[in-house]
Amino acid sequence: MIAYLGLGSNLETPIEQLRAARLAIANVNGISEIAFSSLYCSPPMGSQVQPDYVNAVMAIETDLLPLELLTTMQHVENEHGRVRNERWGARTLDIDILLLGDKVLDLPDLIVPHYGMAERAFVLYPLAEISPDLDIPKYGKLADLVACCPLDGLERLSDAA
Ligand code: ROI
Repeated sequence: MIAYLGLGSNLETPIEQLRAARLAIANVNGISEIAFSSLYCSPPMGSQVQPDYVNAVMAIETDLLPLELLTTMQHVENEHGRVRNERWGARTLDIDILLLGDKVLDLPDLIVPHYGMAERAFVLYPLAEISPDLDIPKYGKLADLVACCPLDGLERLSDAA
C-alpha cells in the first residue's frame, strides 16, 4: 500500500528535524521511501506567536497495518524529541498520516484521510508536487483542492537533502 505522510517542524533546526525523520522513517522494517517533496516554509496555523514551520510530504510503500504505522510514527516523533505541549503550539517534529492507499478510517486515534488536509496549503502543495494526479477519498481530486487553496504564505524553500 502507498501511504502519504505530512512532516512539520518549527523548533530546533527544523530542516535537520525533517532530514532525520526522513531517514528514520525510510529505515523502518516494512517501509520504503517512494518520494519526498521539496521543503516548504509556512507561517504557523493556529497560535501566531511561534516560529514559521518547515513542512514536507513523504510517500512510502508499506505493509504495516494502519495502527502499526501510527505507533511507528509516534515512536519516530518521540525519538526526535517531540515535546507535546499545548494543542496547536510549536513542535520539534510532527508526523501526520495523510493517506493510506484509498482507505477511509474513522478510528479514535486515526482518521484517514487526515481531517485537516483538504484545507492546508502546507499539505496540499507538497503533496501535489510528488503526486499531482491523486484522487483523495471523501475530498476529490487533489488538483481541484489545490486550485481552491490559497498559498497562505507558503513558500518553497529548497530540495530536501
Ligand atoms: N502550521 C504550519 N504552517 N505547519 C504545520 O505543520 C503545523 N502543524 C501544526 C499546527 C500547530 C496546527 N500548525 C501548523 O500542528
